[in-house]
Amino acid sequence: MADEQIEAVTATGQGGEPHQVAVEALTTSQGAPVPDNQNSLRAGEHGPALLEDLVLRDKIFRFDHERIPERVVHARGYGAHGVFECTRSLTGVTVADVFGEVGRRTEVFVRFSTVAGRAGSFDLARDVRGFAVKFYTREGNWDLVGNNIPVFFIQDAMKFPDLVHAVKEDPDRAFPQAQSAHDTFWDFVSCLPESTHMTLWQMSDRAIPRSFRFMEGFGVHTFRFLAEDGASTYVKFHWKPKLGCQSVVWDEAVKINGADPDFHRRDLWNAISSGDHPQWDLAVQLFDQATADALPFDVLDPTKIVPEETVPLQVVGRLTLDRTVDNDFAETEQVAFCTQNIVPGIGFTDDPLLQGRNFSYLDTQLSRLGGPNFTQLPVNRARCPMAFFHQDGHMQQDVPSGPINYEPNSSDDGGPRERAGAQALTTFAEPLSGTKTRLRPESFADHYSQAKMFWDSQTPVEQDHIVAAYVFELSKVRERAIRLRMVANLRAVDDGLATRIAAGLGLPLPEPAPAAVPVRTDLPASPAVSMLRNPPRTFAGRTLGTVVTDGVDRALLEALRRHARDAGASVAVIAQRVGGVVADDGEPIVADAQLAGAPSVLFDAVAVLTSAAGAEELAADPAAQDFLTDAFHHSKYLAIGEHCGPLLDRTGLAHSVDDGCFLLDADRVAADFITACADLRYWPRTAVRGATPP
Ligand code: HDE
Repeated sequence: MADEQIEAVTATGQGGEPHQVAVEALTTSQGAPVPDNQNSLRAGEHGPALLEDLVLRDKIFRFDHERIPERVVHARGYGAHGVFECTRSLTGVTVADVFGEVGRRTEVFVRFSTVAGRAGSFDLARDVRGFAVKFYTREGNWDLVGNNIPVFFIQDAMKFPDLVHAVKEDPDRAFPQAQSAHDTFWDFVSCLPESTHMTLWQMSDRAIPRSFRFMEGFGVHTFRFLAEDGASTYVKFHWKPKLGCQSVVWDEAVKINGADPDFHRRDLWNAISSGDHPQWDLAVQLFDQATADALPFDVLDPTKIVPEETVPLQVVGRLTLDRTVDNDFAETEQVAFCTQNIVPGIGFTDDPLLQGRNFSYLDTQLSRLGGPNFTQLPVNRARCPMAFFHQDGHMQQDVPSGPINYEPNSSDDGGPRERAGAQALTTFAEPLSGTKTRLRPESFADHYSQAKMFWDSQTPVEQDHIVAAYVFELSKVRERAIRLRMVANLRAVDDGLATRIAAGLGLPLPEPAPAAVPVRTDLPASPAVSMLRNPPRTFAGRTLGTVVTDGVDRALLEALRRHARDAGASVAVIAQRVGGVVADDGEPIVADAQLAGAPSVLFDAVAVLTSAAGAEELAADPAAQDFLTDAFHHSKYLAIGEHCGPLLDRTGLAHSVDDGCFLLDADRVAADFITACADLRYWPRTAVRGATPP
């Protein structure tokens, strides 16, 4: 809209008084003021529309072309702006500008995503999450395009199109969307033993995160840091959420997808908008060639981790997301991450998956964003000075001047020149020899040992969830032979794991799949890969869902609010009618949500506060019954007011009350309850109930 064209219109202000508001004139995309935005130009009152109507044609033309191709993977994503601050200098290890000095702040843009679903799919698919970070450094853009799981399904880029075809919807029927629980996915992975380790992570609760704010991120590949003298240090990147790692349970995920398909994006938007800026530490694992050689696997194999217990993490910086986007399309949709975007001080390794990615991202972005000038879009444009002889192409925004568009040249004003030395993009001088070949190295042959290490490192509750996830997914597979083949793969990992899954599927236990090399049983467990062994012990950033009825004890509600606030958490008030309730003091309480539209799966812990008068109506409400029953079965901490007896009776929970349930009748109990909520779930309840499938 043209900002110089200001006119005054009359609007109705508060109290119904007309007042003058200055607004910009609505214009066509060529800048001409639009006379009427309601009616097309017609030949007479009832006549046909006229081709001459440039206002209509301009509007419809722009609308017709609003969509661009969605990403072939990671289509559904959500972005935010932020800053990365170096907390530990890595001078001597890398010349990378971001790590040059403690306190140095670098602007970033982050996009989180699911992988398999389309842009309009739901947030809580069981899926890997993308965790892509663009650092706008003073020496160019560095993109760390990672995931929330530290390993990958395949070892060589050659298999990526097959993997993606297998996991996405079937090409004939166009379903199932956004899920791996179908024949083609399990057919593919069951035929590809190298993917077994990744499927264990994918069947763990890591693949159903509570929100983006509560998940880890990983660079996955081994990269290189390059020092001033050209020396290389291997590096693996880890993002550690300040609020801890947390996931939902599968039954919650299924229900959240219906109750709020935007659960994750809403969470991020709300947190940033309310000033509760999510933070992650960036940690690195640094190691040399001798350490790499001593490990029992190849650090260039992206289906393997380097255990934190072997090479400890060192925190080197902090990421804070502090600004939502102004426009989802312009920023989140048009952002173009590329593994090839590195800066001086960072280098690639010969990981064949990484090498393939370096081709793919730029290539796909050409078709997604329409031409090579997408680097000029605000979200993609480097923030440092740029000078080159590139030119032209679709949608060129820059207007270079002068005749010199080549180098070398002899002009006095001949344009930029290369800058040799460490502060330019240098390549590690890796000595190479060998025969050109298409071979998978022997050092990539062990597909099961780290899968076993992952399984052995989980708590019993986590193992239960992994077993239940395999049983769920493979039960959706129609071909029995695929189920059997997958269980055979898993039997190569661990007998107990396979036995439980076979029992859950009603299958005979197959012979273990043959392993290319003997499976190692001597690898020490890695407690770091278990989420429940590393609990955050904080309720900060979480939400307590509190159901209230008329006559509710205001003092107790206030006590909950106060203690939650002190813990850095918030309280959502839920009532049967969104208009709210009248408390015991006769004053109103505003509701944040209606009970039928705010099931307990949307909250981290729940409270139900009713009065003697409201108790029966609440107990008879199916939404209230589900609210409490679900929260209980999802092992949440519950606070129940003294008049909740009828609801407990109706739900059948009256005799199941355990130490995760608090009878909320005093301020002190509210305090104890919120303190207990820092454990996030009362897991002993799951064990008693026996969540494990047969
Ligand atoms: Fe990607 N990946 N990928 N990927 N990937 C894309 O690039 C690809 C892989 C990841 O929010 C695409 O611009 C190949 C691993 C994220 O915009 C595409 C291979 C990891 C995102 C592509 C991999 C990732 C993508 C689709 C195997 C974790 C979303 C659209 C060789 C370390 C970035 C696009 C965003 C996106 C290719 C494997 C992470 C097609 C060929 C491993 C987070 O280029």
